[in-house]
Amino acid sequence: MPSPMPPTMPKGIAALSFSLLVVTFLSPGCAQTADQAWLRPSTMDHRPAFTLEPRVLGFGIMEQTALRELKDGNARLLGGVSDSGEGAQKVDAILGTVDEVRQALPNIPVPAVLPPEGYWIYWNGAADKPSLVVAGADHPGLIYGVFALFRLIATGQDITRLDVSAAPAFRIRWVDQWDNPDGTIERGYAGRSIFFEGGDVRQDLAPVSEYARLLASVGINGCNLNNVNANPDLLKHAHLEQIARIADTMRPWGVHIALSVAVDSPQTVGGLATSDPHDAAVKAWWEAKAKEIFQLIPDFAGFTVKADSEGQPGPSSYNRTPAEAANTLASALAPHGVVLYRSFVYNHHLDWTNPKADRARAAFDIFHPLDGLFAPNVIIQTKEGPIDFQAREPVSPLFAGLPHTSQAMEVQITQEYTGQQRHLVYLAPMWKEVLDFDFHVPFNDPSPVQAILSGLTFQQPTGGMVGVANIGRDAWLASPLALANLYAMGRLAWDPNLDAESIAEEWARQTISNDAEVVHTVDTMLMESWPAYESYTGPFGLQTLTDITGSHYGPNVESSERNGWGQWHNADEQGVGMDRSLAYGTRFVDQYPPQTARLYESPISTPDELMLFFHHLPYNHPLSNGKSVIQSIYDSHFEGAAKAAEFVQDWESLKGRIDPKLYADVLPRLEYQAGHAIVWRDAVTQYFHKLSGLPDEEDRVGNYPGRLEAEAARLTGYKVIDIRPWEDASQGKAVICDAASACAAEWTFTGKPGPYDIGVQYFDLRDGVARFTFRVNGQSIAAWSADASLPSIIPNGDNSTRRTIQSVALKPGDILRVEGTPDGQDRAALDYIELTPGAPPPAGPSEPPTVIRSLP
Ligand code: GCW
Repeated sequence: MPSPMPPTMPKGIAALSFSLLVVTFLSPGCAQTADQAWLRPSTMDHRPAFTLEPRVLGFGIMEQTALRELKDGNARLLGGVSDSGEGAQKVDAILGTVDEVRQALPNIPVPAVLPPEGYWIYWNGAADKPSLVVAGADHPGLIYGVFALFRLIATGQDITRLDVSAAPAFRIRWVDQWDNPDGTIERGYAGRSIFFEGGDVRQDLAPVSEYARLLASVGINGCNLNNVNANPDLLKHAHLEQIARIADTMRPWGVHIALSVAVDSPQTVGGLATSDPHDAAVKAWWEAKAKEIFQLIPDFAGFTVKADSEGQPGPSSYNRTPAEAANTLASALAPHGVVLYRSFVYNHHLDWTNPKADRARAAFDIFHPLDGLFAPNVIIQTKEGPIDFQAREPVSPLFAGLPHTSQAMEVQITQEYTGQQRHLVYLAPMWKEVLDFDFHVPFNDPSPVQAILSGLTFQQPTGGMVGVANIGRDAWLASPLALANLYAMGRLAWDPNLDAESIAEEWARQTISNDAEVVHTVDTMLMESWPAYESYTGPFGLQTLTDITGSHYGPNVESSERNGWGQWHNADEQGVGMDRSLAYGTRFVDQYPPQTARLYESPISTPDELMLFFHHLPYNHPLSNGKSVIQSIYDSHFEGAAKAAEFVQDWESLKGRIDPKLYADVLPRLEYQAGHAIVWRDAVTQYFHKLSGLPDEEDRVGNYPGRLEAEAARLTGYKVIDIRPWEDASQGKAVICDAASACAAEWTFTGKPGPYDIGVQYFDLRDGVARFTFRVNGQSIAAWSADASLPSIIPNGDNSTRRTIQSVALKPGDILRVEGTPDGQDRAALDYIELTPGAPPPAGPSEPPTVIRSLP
């Protein structure tokens, strides 16, 4: 859903002068390179004791890329000293297509058949001098082969007996960028576009080349450059010429570019009187446009289309169907290009008073009747779930509902509804669940979604997977651990049979360390992160429970109710959940093939994690976990927040064992997440506590021993305000500093003497850098700047932030004081402090009192 929010820009950058901005963007010191991701120097203690001496058999541009990559891999990963102390052994590495290799080396067992884009890696130990052969079915295959070789080396595998071949499961392995020509990125959380700035393609495309290299290293072969809410300007000739430079930059890596187009471009760009897809002039316009593009970009991949969706123009204006619109574009692009037509089409003015209305039904209702009518080069691109990238959704029934159509699954790498990269959420397990979900069609045969996407189940010519990446100029995805999602998306699109955990391991070995314990720790954190996020946000199929009409980030349970957007979870005093059953509900369940429909029709067989997506249940209804719905909601939120706190400890256990810069980059992010998980926990549990009137069996909800509210403090300068929604602040209230200088909140400690960890819960607003100091008896214990760039410009759950000060010795009568100095719009708002008995401070000379760490 489009947000009324302006695109986020880091607060620091917004405050800079223009001249400084120019320096920041152009400075060569800010180079953005693929080795900031997983293509890193070796993480092994010992490099393998050989070097590869490359020889490439052909001359194509991609063969030169393969050669360069081989040299790079050599330098990054190889060249160690042998056990006997000798220098690295030299091994010939022969690179070429299978045909070239067959000709040059007639005596080696080149596979007879290698599917398109596949590769073969062969260690030829038979000859006097061992050599290594990397052969591609074609040029992209050769590049993938070289990357696969170095993946094996970087993850510590012995390559001296290799004889492996592989080929991608899906033809379509794309990333989408939602970049706008002005340089902003819709739902991008890592800075500005690497492609565009100020309405034009950027001069400096070095990061684009690095991006293409990263994409190729995991087998991605397409990149749709611009927002699906497409700016028509990009189809103008001058812009297409600029875009051709991007295509030139990505081509050497085998990454083809595509563009999002608006269906009304014939009018907005071409000046025609109509954009009716049946109109002859409109068809001719698209044909001419496609021809113009192919002249500039001969390997242009195609168009992505968002139409009749969230205010985008579409064929419905002319009483035409999506098939008619898609086919007009497809015929213009044939035979080389494809149309990825998105099934994300729904009415966002749904009648919430109608118990049969259901946004989840929309894609199937609209597209299923059109099955068989799409041109062969149209691929229907469907989000993995029927709503919109929520923390959990069931698989979209449309995958089973288009047996005569090629299909692609769209997933989100950019974490719009899953913590916006400020929360660690490794999404591969979610995608994997969908890829493996078996619809048992057409004749009750095994038919996992991956077999539908590859074209196998329904014998379709193409299909695949598209990941909305939205990388930007800030270290690709801003958070180092979030890059595991980009990595995993590529790996799954290549081989959906890989499991999420081994992908995590592969990524960790290349990015962080090859040490088994480190790998285990990182792997476990990644694998636990999605379930944890789901637990402290929207468990049991409730969807994320975030602010859906605003930032899509912090908690705002009610924002999804009683409006036309249709992301309802339908909570009232008695119960919660959407009844989507055939018998009593919206009949969404009936869109699934029989076996799946049976599963979801009854609460008895519906798995707990999707229960409230499919059924409206009384709060005291038992789930299969043995607990009532309400107690499950409470417990899940407390367990999830506790898990988020564990991630901090897990990461701390890696101190001294991994790159200190990476360690220091990630730690404050996890600390922030642990604090925000508490905001989530308290908001959602208190909301349902109030609504249901039912107590938490463990008496945690609404009962926070050790919490000292700001509004109950002795205040100097601070004013009490109501926070909206109320559940985003403790007791619904906070204090803000409207004074010109510092304000203070003060409490007298009355608890038992001992060491305490002190959580200071404050609101870190973007437009300004407020400062906080925490004092005990006048002595400064910690001071920090509220310098994060979190969403929302008013204090609420988007920006509620916790700073924890550890091991502070307290005795009764101590005066605890928080001083907040406002800056700009950031009014140093404060919610509460919370004292939890902590470990005694470490012995020895005391640490300097000030703890200042930047937040994400
Ligand atoms: O998830 C929603 C987002 C919109 C996005 C839309 C879509 C590009 O909130 O920002 O628009 O999905 O996928 O089209």
